[in-house]
Amino acid sequence: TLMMEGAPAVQLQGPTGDTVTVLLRGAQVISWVDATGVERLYRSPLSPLDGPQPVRGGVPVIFPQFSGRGPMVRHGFARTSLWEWLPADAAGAEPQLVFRMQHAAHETPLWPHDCACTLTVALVPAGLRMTLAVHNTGNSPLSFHAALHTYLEVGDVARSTLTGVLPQGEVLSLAEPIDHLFESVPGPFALRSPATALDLVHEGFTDAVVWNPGPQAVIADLPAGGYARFLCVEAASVGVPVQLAPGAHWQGSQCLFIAT
Ligand code: TA6
Repeated sequence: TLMMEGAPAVQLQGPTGDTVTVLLRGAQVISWVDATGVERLYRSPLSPLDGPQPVRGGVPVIFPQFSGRGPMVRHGFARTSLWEWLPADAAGAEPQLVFRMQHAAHETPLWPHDCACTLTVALVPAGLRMTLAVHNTGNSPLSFHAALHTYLEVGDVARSTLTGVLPQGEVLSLAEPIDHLFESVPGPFALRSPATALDLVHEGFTDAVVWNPGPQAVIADLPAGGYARFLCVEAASVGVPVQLAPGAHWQGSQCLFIAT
């Protein structure tokens, strides 16, 4: 592990020089630099990496509650928990990093369940794949929301478009603020913007959340004009919470592919 602005992190470089950086807190991807040296994720310069607040940017792991849709802390505890870095194949054709968070029922009275989560971050050809897996290690059923709250660097959100979330190939314009849960959308999605062209593919997750706060929102850890730089497109399972019987597993992944 290395220290990034006072926070423990792990870095992985792929065969073509692409690099991903992940904080142990939250197993939060905070940087993905492609093979040409371009940063593909947005991170606010006003958001400290060493806590205690969640980091504004990269890919916060949302689990087991989305936003304020339940009694827990906003977006659940995963994004501020310390995850453990597990040994994994960092050298193969798809080098990867694996992180684990074990949760015991007594730690969170508002969500009293035993479970083990892993986040696998893999550098794939011209892409980044993130896979969240959840194992119910307890002896009662549990249910959860999950999302990979991906902050994509777009340069200028008002000049960005997203296809795949609306029916009939309709293009979603991002000239206005948006905070929307698109339910049961299989994808893939195509993001086109002044700074990026990405195709987003998800598996296991059912929904997508698209968020940009626009210029009027007051967000303390975003600089003036910062809103325009990013669009959050999140692979999510929120509309219908995931139910896991004792011993059962679930997994969902989101892949960001550089489009040419
Ligand atoms: O994913 C969309 C959302 O739930 C928005 O409503 C917005 O508030 C955003 O997440 C950020 O939440 P946060 O708790 O990180 O400030």
